Amino acid sequence: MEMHIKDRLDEIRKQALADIHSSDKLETLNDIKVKYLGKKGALTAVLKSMKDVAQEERPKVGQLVNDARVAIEELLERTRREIQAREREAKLAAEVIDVTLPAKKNKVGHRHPNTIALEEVERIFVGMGYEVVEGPEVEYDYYNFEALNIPANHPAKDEQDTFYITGDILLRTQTSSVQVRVMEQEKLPIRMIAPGRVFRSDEVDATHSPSFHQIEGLVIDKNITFADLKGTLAEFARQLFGEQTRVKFRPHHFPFTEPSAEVDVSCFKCGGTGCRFCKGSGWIEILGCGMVHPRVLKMSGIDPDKYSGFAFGVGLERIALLKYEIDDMRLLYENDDRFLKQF
Ligand code: 2NL
Repeated sequence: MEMHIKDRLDEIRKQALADIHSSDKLETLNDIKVKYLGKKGALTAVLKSMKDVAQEERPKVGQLVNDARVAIEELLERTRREIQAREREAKLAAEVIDVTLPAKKNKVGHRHPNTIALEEVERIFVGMGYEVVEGPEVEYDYYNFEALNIPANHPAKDEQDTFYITGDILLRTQTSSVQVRVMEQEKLPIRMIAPGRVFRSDEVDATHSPSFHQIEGLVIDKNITFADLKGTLAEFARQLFGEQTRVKFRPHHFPFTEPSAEVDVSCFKCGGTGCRFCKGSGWIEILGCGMVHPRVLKMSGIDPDKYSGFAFGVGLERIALLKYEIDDMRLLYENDDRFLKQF
């Protein structure tokens, strides 16, 4: 009987140690512990069979069972430590931070080309003592058309060109309406620019949009002449496009100014010799201007015999497209980050 139990114990110990050796996970170790040392384990079963062992042999057998238990427990413990050490190594290796990797870049927003151009224009005129004034986008027909000497039958007033809200309320087609309000209310002299969104019922293409931005300028004082207008716009062009820029005034017609002119600047790409950018002419049209029509002054309560003034209007998108060499206005309204970040 003793030999039989001893063989059985050797067998269990051998099997347990082999199981432990081939285990590489903490959970399997625990399963092994239960399988051999647990309440229903193989070694416990041997202890339970002690009742069949002769009284005098029991201490010996007990000793053998205990030896087997100690051997299994020791190997379990040693293996548990090895596995834990290995898992810790693996975890540390996986968590290594490569401090030499380039950092993730935070995405930074960009000023819109329109905004950059507007701030540039504002900087130039504020530097010449102008005030920046804003006003409503929804306007009365009176401030948008009538007070600017645009007659009821003028083509610009056509529903084809202007968004009407009611018979006499509309989306402003120019920011002159802001200037009319200033002329009515404020003391003279006036030196102002009126930037803002304007609306015209245009189809979208590379150079048109139903909503775009305009900057209008207005100066009213005693003895303001066309020479003041020329000097002012020449200085504006030099600051905007470079010191070497020349300006050319071509006669034109606007209902709100007399005389009126369109202004070209010498091409800032070729300097005026002619290139693809200026379509070979050497000149680029940038704005319209003129001396404020006496009837416009009078309607806003300014005596045209005492005061005179000049005004001009420039498209903000036009400046942005020219200055940043953008060939399609639609790009300005898509807000594609890949486009915007270039400016
Ligand atoms: C253009 C250029 C222009 C004005 C705007 C203006 C404003 C007042 C009085 C007189 Cl309050 N004029 N603004 C003058 C000339 C040109 O804009 O191409 N407009 C259609």
